[in-house]
Amino acid sequence: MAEHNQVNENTKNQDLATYREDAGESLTTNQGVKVSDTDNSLKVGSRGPSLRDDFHFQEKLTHFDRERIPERVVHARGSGAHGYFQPYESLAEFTKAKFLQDPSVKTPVFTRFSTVVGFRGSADTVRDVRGFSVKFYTEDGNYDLVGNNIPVFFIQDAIKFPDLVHAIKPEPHNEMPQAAAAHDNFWDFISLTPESTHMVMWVLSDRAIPRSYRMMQGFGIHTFRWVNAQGKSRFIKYHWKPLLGVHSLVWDEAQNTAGKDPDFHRRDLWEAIEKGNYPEYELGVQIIEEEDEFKFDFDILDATKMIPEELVPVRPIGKMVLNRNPDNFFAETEQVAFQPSNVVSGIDFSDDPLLQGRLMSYHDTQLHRLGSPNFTQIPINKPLCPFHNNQRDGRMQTEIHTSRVNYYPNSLGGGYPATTPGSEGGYVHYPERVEGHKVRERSPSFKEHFQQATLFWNSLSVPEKEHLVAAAHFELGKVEDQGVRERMVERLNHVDHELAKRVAVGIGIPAPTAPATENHGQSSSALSQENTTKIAKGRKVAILAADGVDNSQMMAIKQALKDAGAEAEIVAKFKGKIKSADGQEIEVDKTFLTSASPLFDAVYVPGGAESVKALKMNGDALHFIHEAFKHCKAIAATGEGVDLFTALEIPGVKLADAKSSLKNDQGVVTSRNTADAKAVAAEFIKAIAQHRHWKRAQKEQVPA
Ligand code: HDE
Repeated sequence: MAEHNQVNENTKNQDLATYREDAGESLTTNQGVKVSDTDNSLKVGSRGPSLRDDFHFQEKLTHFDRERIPERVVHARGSGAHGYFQPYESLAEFTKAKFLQDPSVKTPVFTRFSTVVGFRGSADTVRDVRGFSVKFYTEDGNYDLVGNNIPVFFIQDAIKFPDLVHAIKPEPHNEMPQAAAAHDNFWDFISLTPESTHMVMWVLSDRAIPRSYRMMQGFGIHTFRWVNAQGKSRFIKYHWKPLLGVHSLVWDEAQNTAGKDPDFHRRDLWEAIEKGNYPEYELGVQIIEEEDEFKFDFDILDATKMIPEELVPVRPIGKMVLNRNPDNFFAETEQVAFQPSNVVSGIDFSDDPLLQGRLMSYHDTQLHRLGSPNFTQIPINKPLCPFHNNQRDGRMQTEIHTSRVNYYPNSLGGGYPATTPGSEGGYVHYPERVEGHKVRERSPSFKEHFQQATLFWNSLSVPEKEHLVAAAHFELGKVEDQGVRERMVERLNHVDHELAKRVAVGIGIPAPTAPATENHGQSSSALSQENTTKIAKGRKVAILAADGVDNSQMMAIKQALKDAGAEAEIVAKFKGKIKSADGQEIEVDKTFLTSASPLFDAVYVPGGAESVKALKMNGDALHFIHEAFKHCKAIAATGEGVDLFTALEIPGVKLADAKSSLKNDQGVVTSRNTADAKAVAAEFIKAIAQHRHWKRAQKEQVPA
């Protein structure tokens, strides 16, 4: 009894709402029989053999044995959230899709972000493409926009997908490496698949290590069709843009985070929503008139190409807000079944051979994973609008159809459910005219593979290029086969000669002596993350403190961060409370053991002689700051806090001295003037908004 009360006492301290479902209920079997003991199986005597009569044991264990379903063959690891989508204006001119007609209508959505390669339990911050899938529960049926955070794909034809995925997944003999492309099989495949060149440039770039799902773009990739009420069709490309801007981690940080918090992105999304900081994304479209289909020097049906925004601008059409976490991970995030073939009236497909393959594969996957054609009855997959047809029975049928009629045409059921003509909202496929011979061929218009890879390279800033080259050194450095490494250098030499030379140096391959293709010199500003939105909102700041901290400095900065939409947590040696210089008891949020610098966007050290003295003696605290510096994050100190930075001897950085009250050198903000908190906060927030100070001098020399 005492133990029972203890459990109740503990749960009381937590958010009761999350425990409410069964409040006051008796534990029963699935048949509803009340259970008297669920801790001891039925035995002959307390030490004897168990009995078959124990139906409760049998049900409990056999249910448990079947708790897993096959994980997704790709995109197994993911996190989901509910929300809504609202268009800015009517798009009736372009599409008859109901959810895009009225700016006052909010359409419910469920969005799932994912990595591609890792298993369901793998880490979030690996180098990988991210999935960005949105299910719109429209009044005209479910529409799924199943995209990625990179605007192009590895291959042009769906028939190559199993080869690509086999090559990138862990190798078949030893199942290594987990959630990583850095191995021989993958780069062997890529080195023999020129069409992948553009995509791997993106995978080697910072795009493949996003800071947060809240700071990641999404793309529909394929060209789709929109059709308006007059039957006019146009081609469409989809773009999601996060309102917090597009930001990435650095590789060393991403690797550390995979160990410190493998759920980093999942937690970030979850906590933001719990705190009411709802992630928001603007949806935009590039609209291409049918008559312009052939006006580009690439084929708009080729998924290894994007349409530069300079050629076709992205028109913002609405906003998605994610404002509710799932109630149950398995029921919602695991069982959600996306299908690119789920379209609604007004939206149609192009003949992109990659998209065409997906139209079949996702449905097939759901049948396998969820085990029954009735997977559409699972609440997360069920349309919110009415649905009626004559499909019946099957495993796990949960609908009790009461009609005697289950066929069409019928007279006994009054002819219902009845079909709906296109003019009244029935789905009618766009009557595209097609003709040709049956051939197993790739269109000649799909043959050029390097121009856009070069465009991407040319568009990157200097630090972004450095990151890409370092990523290639890492990825190809893990490849043992020299022939594969040689072929990759040869391939990169088609993208840019300088790039190929820089990569070659790091992977033990002779640098090519002449370019394989001349660089066309063009660039597109939208492709660089340097040009993204830069705000401090949504960022997480660590405040390092110990007993004797100057409370007024700390609170002033904390409040200013809060006002800017950023969040601060106090990190100290032990959990519990620290005592400030003026005798206040302050709750500690995290310890140096339970957190680490890679889990924050910025660090602040307040003054207080005793606090700073204690931090100086704490190697974890010193490492924390060094690491934040090395990862190019904003760091700040006030009062005696500046002494801690002086003691660290960070090379190449100028700190505030007694005379000049405030200094911001490369995102290192310091002030000895304790009355200066407001000005320091403003400067610090500016430095945080920069995201990273990539060009920070001498960072390689910092011991972290
Ligand atoms: Fe997928 N993909 N894919 N894919 N994909 C799946 O469907 C497939 C492709 C994408 O959050 C699977 O439900 C083929 C491109 C996302 O649940 C599977 C081809 C793009 C998700 C499948 C592609 C994607 C998937 C595995 C080559 C970006 C996660 C589980 C034609 C536009 C959806 C599942 C979620 C998942 C097949 C290529 C994005 C096996 C055959 C291109 C975001 O059906």
